[in-house]
Amino acid sequence: MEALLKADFFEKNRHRLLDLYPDHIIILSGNSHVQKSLDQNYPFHQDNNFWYFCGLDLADLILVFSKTTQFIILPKQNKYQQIFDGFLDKEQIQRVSGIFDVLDQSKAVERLKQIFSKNPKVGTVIYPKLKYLTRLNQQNHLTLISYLKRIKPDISINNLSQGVARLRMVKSPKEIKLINKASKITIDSIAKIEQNLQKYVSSDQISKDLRINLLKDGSDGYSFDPIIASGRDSTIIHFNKSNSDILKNKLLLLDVGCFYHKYASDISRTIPVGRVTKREKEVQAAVLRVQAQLINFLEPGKSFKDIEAFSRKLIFRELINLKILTNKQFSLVNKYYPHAVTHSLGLDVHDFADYSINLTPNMVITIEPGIYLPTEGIGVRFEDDILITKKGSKILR
Ligand SMILES: [Mn+2]
Repeated sequence: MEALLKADFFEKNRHRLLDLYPDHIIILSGNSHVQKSLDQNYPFHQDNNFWYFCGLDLADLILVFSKTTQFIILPKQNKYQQIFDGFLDKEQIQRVSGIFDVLDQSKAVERLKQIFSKNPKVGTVIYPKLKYLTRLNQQNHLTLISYLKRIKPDISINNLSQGVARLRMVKSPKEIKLINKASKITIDSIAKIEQNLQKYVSSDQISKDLRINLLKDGSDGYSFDPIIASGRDSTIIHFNKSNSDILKNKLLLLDVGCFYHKYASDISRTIPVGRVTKREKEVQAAVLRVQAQLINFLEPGKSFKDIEAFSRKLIFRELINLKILTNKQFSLVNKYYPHAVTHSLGLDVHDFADYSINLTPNMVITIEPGIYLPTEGIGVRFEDDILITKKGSKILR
């Protein structure tokens, strides 16, 4: 498949990062393969922060760039890798990344020694340790740091996560087109399911058909395991039990996304299967009202905190209307609405982001309010992907 983002995009990203850190040697490592079984790896997935600055989807590469130099370091390949995986294609690496210096290990070590003797100030991206990720697959920066320390023990290494996050939050026109396409494909795919809702009895049937629709429309498939939750199941925020029942005359919650040329969408719909009660319709309408007001509220200068606070205020009002809370029970809103209303969207579904900065034009975020009433077996969420524009916002669809 021909890549839609070319060397000029990655080059521009390198320049944007160097504008933030002009005195740094920026060194990023790509992901490695992860073994799945005796003689198989998991499908390779590049580190998105690495990819954003060079566009290369190969394992074990290192990217080095500063105001005065840029090069790619190739991994050592043993003869079995050369036979089974093929030689690394230098010409392709140059064409994709726009970087012409492609060095093997020994040359790279010499080059880094020279560079560090003049300027030992290195910047890289170091991920926070997350308690809920049990198996650490993102340890490449640790390997990179020990590699660099072997070359120069007293090197200083700064974490450039914040700057990288701020760059990735603001999308280029081409990135916006890709996310828009991913969103459109997802919305269409859900709409096709909706046209034949009565035929489904299990979530697996819906999941398979959604996947077929997404692939037929040119996406690369799911950007996360979809949430397909019927009736009471929809009150569980990240419901993911496979082969669950699709109940007649209940609401069905679908939270689905796909990748289009590496860029993600994230869409939620709550739809009636057959006839639902007046109460279910009221909750559905309440969440839709909140979502519309939130999307109207978005404009450059607003903070993510502002959006969260406004969403809680709006949901509180609806919970009062629904006679679930009284007007003195604001502190109980989170019981019926326990998740955040927004996140940045891009290469990652929950994109690499710095939520302390305010909205600016060309950010893409999701707006996903919900109301969950476990005792009544009603869960409703609506989510759309939103572009921040100069004057306000635009739904990507
Ligand atoms: Mn989401």
